Amino acid sequence: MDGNVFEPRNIIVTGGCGFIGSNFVHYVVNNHPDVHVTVLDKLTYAGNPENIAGLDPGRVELVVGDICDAALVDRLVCRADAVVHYAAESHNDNSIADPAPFVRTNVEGTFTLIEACRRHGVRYHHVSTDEVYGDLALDDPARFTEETPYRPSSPYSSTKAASDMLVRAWVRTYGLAATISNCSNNYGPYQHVEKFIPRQVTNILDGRRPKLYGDGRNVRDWINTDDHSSAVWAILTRGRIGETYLVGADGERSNIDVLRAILRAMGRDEDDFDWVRDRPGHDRRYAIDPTKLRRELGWEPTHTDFASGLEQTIAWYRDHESWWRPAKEATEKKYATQGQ
Ligand code: NAD
Ligand code: TDX
Repeated sequence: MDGNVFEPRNIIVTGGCGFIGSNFVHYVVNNHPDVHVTVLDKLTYAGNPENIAGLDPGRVELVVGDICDAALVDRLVCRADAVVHYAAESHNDNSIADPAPFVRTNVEGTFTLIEACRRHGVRYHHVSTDEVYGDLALDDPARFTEETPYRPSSPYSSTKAASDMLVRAWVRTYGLAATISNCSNNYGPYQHVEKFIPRQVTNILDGRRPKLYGDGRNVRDWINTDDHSSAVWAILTRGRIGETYLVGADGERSNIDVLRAILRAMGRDEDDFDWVRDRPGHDRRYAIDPTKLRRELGWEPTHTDFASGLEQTIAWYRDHESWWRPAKEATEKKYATQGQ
């Protein structure tokens, strides 16, 4: 750490009505009272303004718009100190069914944002995923580090990898003041019902059977979304410009273990689920080595008890049926056409 601290006052959070972006907006509002947040969000099927409803309008403004809209992005960026870029098409299964919006939003959208940041000399933080590194074998002792070569598998992860590459090139060629974080699988409130944990929890609440892909042995490295937010804040304010930081909380678990934990926590038999068609190209295992982030920035996760984090997440979905209900039917209909 070189001791320099960046103290932004006006930040743009793209995708701030999605799962992780909205949790970050809550994190900033709760922890940094001198920061104003402009959320730029297109409100796709995955964006819900309810995620940030009730926050002080003096602290959080919602601008509904597309990150590919260069004129709009320029108007917003010219009066901001920093852009924290979460907006994306984020779901692997959707990217397999229809990759076009992934290329547009994830690649062209990132290009539009970094061009505006370059023009106006604005600090940029790029939120990315561990999926850019491809996958690891179940018996491989290795974890991903900042030096792992890029080897994305899906249309989603390849567009995220492309966006990371744009940012790296803009840093080197134009001196863009950027950082990148690549995080593992997040869980917590406001996650769309298409994703693994919310889908299984809401299936059970809705009287449907949970659905497990393939042999269920795929491993994901789970982190509470609040810990992801604190990591992004640490990197934005204290990270070294031009650097990449991996974010993870030592949370490796197989899908079948997570599903059985959900079933037990919800009072069901742990075999009360359906095996369904595997995802094409399904990554086997993700695992993050977060040593750089911990050593350089002193970041530590605080929500390290996965069982209690899962129980809180289940309770949130139990208590917020009106939030997830509108998306449930269409999501399951889409999965049914895919045999999943
Ligand atoms: P999400 O799908 O829940 O939310 C995405 C948000 O972006 C939505 O509010 C949507 O309306 C908005 N959006 C989409 N296209 C847009 C466009 N063209 N212009 C403006 N807004 C647009 O996604 P998430 O799971 O919250 O992921 C957020 C970011 O974090 C993504 O960049 C993703 O790659 C990254 N990430 C996610 C995870 C995870 O576990 N979900 C892990 C690591 C990194
Ligand atoms: O019904 C399901 N059954 C199932 O077995 C669903 C929806 C998923 N799965 C499996 C597939 C994965 O192995 O569960 C695991 C997690 O699936 P997702 O929630 O779709 O997440 P994943 O594909 O791992 O990607 C997530 O983490 C990295 C996010 O969606 C990405 O945006 C992020 O980059």
